[in-house]
Amino acid sequence: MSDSRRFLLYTRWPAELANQYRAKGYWRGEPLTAMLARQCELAPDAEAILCGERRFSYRELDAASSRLAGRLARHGLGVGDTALVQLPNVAEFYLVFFALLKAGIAPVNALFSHNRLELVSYAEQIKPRLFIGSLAHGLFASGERHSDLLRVIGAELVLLDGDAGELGLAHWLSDLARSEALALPAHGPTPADEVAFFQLSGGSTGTPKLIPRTHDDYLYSVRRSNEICELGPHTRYLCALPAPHNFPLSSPGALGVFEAGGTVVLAPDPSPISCFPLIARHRVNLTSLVPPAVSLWLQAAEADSAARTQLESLALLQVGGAKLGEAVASKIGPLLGCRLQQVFGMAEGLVNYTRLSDPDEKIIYTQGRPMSPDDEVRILDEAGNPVAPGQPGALHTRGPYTFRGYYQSPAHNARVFDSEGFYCSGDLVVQDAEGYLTVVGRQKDQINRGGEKIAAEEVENQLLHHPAITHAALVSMPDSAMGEKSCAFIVSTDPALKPLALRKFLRERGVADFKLPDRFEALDALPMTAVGKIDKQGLRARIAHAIAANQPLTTA
Ligand code: OOB
Repeated sequence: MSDSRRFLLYTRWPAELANQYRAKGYWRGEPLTAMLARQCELAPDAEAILCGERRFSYRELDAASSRLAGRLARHGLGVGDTALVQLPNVAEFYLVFFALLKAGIAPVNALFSHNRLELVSYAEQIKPRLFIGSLAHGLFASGERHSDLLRVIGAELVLLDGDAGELGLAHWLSDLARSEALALPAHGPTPADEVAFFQLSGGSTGTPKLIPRTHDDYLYSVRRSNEICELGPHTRYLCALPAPHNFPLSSPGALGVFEAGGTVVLAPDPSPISCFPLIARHRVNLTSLVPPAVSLWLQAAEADSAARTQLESLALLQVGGAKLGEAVASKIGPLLGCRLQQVFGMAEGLVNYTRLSDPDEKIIYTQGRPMSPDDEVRILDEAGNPVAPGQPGALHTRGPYTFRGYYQSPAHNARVFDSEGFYCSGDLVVQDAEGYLTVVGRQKDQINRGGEKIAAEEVENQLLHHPAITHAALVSMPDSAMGEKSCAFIVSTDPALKPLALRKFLRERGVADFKLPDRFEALDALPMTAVGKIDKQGLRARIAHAIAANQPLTTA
């Protein structure tokens, strides 16, 4: 670890608020890794992670992460350094996460569905000294350590999971290798009000933005989530959504489970075929899903009563990431035999939960209420004035775990924060008399494809690289399975341009699969509003109408 501690620059909470959050016991000056130390004292042999046929006790999770931290420190990495990590849902994700925190290295945990463009953008922003990836990803399957991509990422140390050699991740985690675990300071190498890691923003701009999260704020959000969701050593949580996502990581997610001394069971994906047998085998009692996965679970349970019996142990299903329709919500109890909890959260901070003791009407029709008494929520009209109760408006929020600025993005921060530090999430919500929020729409230029967020501008910019495309607009279109899918309206000089070729073009440019437009429509010109902006509302209406009428669009 370097002697001169170079903490990462981020936008801090004003001292007055920070002092309040400390005085109220929200921020305790504890690192995120304290949860491991505590469990190692309380119940070191309890199962922390089940991954395929592998089991990791708390003692093993702690020891392996300390070994990796130690080796990284001996390699000269430490406080102020950053890492780019891309791993699927495997135990190594958590081993690496804790190792980096122990060493004081702040990671960006890319989603496994991310492709070259996201990795390059994250690397440009944080300049990582370390990259940890997986041979299971198409980008690194060849194991080639001198690929163009790795050169662009620019990390001096590259560890790959699945590689059996000296630079394989397994070697660095193993106790067979030469070095000893680092003797780590109990309170972590970084003070708890410094950046622990970066969360990923769903984004609405051309480049994916990074969200600095501190130990203090993140740990508070985890502890408070645990209180609301009543986690304990009995909790057996199935992580079926992408492990780095804020929902399965911290709401209360895997970190909540580790904090409570429970067990995390890893699933490769949220499909019934992957999840139901794991739930039955490991007596899972809690999991979290996005709405499209819920629909698949309902179908599977309805079609086959044996499938339903596999879910016997499941007590609570959390659903969030995108709007859950009331019709689907009301089937969860009867068909899956568990309670529902709606979760409306964001990687930027604010998380709303319906409470376990809430009446059905709240659980089915609302997205819950803020978890902290100190979450400040304002619902504002277009002029920035509070709306009348029960009226829709834009959600603005600040609080003890809501960030104060995207990493190194002053221009964007000036747009999405007001002068009092409230963050405008871009969601349109209605708040009822008890403070419960219902999401009714969105202001931000983003498509929510079943919980996966697509920034329209990012895909439009990529489409404009095509030599035949002169204008492009990406909008959402309704979809019964995903809630929303994406439709690209394009103006092109080549009437023979086909969707297949366009998707191939985007994929080759490094666009992630989930961001590839589901539908393309060619127009002679994009419609404009009176102020000269692309009329996306008009485009959304056109495509929704064509879908409802089951007709191709007249593209003249
Ligand atoms: C979660 O986090 P992100 O950062 O992927 O996405 C946040 C956005 C919200 O601003 C909202 O637009 C949408 O996703 N969203 C929902 C929702 N939950 C999230 N829209 C309607 N209903 C819901 N229940 O998605 C996230 C983070 C932590 C916990 C849960 C979800």
